[in-house]
Amino acid sequence: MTISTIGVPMDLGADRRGVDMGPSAIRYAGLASTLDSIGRSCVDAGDLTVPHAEERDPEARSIEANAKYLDEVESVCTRLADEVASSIDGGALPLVLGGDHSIAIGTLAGASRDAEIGAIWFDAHSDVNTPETTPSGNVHGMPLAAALGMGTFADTPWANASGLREENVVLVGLRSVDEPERERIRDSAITAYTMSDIDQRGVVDVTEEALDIATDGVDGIHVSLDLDWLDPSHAPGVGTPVRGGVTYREAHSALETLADRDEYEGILRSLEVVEANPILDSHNETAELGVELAASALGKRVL
Ligand code: 4U7
Ligand code: MN
Ligand code: MN
Ligand code: MN
Repeated sequence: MTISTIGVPMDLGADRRGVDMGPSAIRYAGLASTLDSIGRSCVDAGDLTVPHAEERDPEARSIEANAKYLDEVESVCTRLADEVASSIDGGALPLVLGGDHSIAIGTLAGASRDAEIGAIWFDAHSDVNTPETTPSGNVHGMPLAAALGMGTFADTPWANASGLREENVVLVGLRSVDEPERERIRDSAITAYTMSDIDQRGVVDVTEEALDIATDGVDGIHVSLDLDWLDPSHAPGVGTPVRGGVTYREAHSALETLADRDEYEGILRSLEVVEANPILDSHNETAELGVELAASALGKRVL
């Protein structure tokens, strides 16, 4: 299956510059040649246009303190959803490059258009805040809540159009969850694995179970890889690092487990690598890691 790369230079959801350079950093780290070397054909659809914070009317900015730049994020996500859906329609596998994690609102909407999907969320954070619970106002902490129609996202097109059910959503690697998010997860049918679960059971066992849950009764799954899932010693170039993340090998191991399952069952519908911020990185190593991990997810084999 051909891979269709879609860059989304979005930083408005993190309210911090630099992460908009993520798609360039990931391409510069050798994405195309790496995918080529593992025998996957790849078409680069280029970058979506994302407005800059500086261009915005300052008055409009201040009234949305609880969901900063939500209008702009939603308009980019509308276009992203169309691109993702049309690349799936054309028989390709969309690989979305962020940008901050707010773009997952669009990826999930596109991947679930006319389909039931599951989602695996590799992340230090749970990303189920809403405008009424967010401590930061940053939309990159809200994409799963938007896709699942939680809180004030209930009556938005994101939730209504989405063929994504809580029962098929699995969070893996949690270590920073806000109190309202904790309650929300407890009250939901979402499955969540913390870093302690990974410590105790091992990352392969946890990933196998996550795959069972995410794929149950659906047409395919979306895999969202927030690079802050990894320990900051391996992925320093992220905006919200949290100590105690997965190691280099654990991350590869999880994505190799996904690739093994995909080889036999063809479950992967879309993939996304987000939150690489080259301004905060050292020698582009976080983007390089993103490329390597994408290769593992897409079937790289040593022998
Ligand atoms: B990311 C946070 F408060 N929960 O909502 C928030 F800790 O996409 C962080 O996972 C969100 O990187 C992190 O601002 C969003 C915070
Ligand atoms: Mn820009
Ligand atoms: Mn995160
Ligand atoms: Mn995230």
